Amino acid sequence: MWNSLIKTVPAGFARKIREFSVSKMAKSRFEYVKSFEQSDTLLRNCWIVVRVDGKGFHKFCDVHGFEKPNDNRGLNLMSLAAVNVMQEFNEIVIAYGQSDEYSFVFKRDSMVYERRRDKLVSYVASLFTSAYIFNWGYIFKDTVPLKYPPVFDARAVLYPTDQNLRDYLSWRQADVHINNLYNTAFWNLVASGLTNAEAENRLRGTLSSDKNELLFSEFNINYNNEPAMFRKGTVLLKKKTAVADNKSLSLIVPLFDDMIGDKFWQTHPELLDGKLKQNNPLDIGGDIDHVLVQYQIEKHNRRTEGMKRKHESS
Ligand SMILES: Nc1nc2c(ncn2[C@@H]2O[C@H](COP(=O)(O)OP(=O)(O)O)[C@@H](O)[C@H]2O)c(=O)[nH]1
Ligand SMILES: [Mg+2]
Repeated sequence: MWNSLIKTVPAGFARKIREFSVSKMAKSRFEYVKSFEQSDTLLRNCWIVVRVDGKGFHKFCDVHGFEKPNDNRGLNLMSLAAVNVMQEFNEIVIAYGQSDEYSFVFKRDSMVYERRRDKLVSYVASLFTSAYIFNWGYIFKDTVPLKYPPVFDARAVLYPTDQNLRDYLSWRQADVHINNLYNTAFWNLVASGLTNAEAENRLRGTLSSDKNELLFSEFNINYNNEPAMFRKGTVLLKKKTAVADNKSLSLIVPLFDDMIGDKFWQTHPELLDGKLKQNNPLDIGGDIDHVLVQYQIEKHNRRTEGMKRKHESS
């Protein structure tokens, strides 16, 4: 019937009718597949932790010649990518990173993406990965070319109580302690001439105290004097921070503090109680020179300069 009707109207108009009827048919016929989509909503009133983890980073670190067991540049690059994620999401109250993983804690009442799991998890993984690649040159300069694209997975876990959240962060921080103490002992044994298998045998069944003792007696290393970033991982907090000339800036600062004890939570009470405000700017001492902080100050200065130039030229 359409064809006989169309013959009676001008050609251009007939084409329009045909296109319209086809697109309408396509919509009505195929659109039902949309109803197969399922959306998983993250339970309200819970802390949301999104954790990213590098895929096959054992190989990735080897291929790019990362120092063993800890590479300052690699760890800082992870933290720089995490700063990018925190700058994108205001609802992140704290992030914590170690080795090839980073955890982002979204506040309980966050309604980010209506708490849709797929959206949030995929966005964080994608932004973290692209920021890691984007900042590669800033950290490695021209010294290490990126040989293939790194990949990070992500998951979301919900914690209903403040204690659960604290225990989660304590769990990740205890993991650094166990792994780093082992790795420090292992790589020192290897550097002293043992094969990997011999070093492994030597450490089998040892307690923390044995590894501390071994490091001290054989390598003159006091484990407690190893860099805090290696022993504790990196905590990122948004803080009003004291900078030069009695000024303060809102920055994402790296801290290498213990989160297992109460002191950390007493020092930063606004983390668990969002209604509290930070009163005085935080003095981060020598960490003001840390690459993460300098990156943000440089960016701030560039923006201020740009605005000044724009203002002068108008
Ligand atoms: N050399 C070196 N390797 C690292 C560093 N940080 C993480 N890695 C590697 O990344 C791995 C991360 O562990 P895991 O996620 O369990 O292993 P994956 O499955 O290979 O990603 C570690 O076992 C190390 O081999 C670093 O700073 N230096
Ligand atoms: Mg991994």
